[in-house]
Amino acid sequence: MKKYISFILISLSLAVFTQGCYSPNLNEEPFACGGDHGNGECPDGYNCYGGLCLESAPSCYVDDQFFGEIGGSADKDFEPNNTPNQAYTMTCGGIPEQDTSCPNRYGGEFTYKNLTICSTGDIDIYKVYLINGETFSVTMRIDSNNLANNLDIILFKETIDADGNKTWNTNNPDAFSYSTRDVDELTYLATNNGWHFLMVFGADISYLNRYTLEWFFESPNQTK
Ligand SMILES: [Ca+2]
Ligand SMILES: [Ca+2]
Repeated sequence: MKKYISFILISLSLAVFTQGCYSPNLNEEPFACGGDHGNGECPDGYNCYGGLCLESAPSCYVDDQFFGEIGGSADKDFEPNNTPNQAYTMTCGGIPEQDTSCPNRYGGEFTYKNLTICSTGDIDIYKVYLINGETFSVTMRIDSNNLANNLDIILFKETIDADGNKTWNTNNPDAFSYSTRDVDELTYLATNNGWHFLMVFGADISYLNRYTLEWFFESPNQTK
């Protein structure tokens, strides 16, 4: 686990350093795709699969069973999302007073189905803006018939220094779930106003699986 987290951190810093653009000079793979959600961009000869620029599609992309049900708001619409800069804002996870697409932040549970970690090294990062004192609860379910390919989740926040530089403390997440069962759950009580990042990743870099996300918010004055 530690070794893999280190890999993720190296990948994140490379990707952040290059602003999500592919650089052949770095001579290391995989590279994060550029472009927008649902519109990943790669250099000639490469295509975006699971947020990574690859020369050919990973097996899960050509397996109809795996992707057969995906459509609408699903994994391919949220990719590329392999770096915090590319994180997809979850439903009702925007800055509350600016999030006009959110009818009621505290109105119940939100769900994304048909998500996947597809291609070795794919990680999925989503973001939510949390208010100090607010609680954010997440459930991530993987395919119960594929427990050998275990996925896990961590939550970490963004820090912005006086020069406007962003850093993410993935090394020491604010919340995490490393369950080996088919369900991972975490609940986090926000201690500041700011962007927080949910990362889904394989417990081993080679682990590929489909997953779903369910989440809800509780306001600072709500009690359990
Ligand atoms: Ca994915
Ligand atoms: Ca991804």
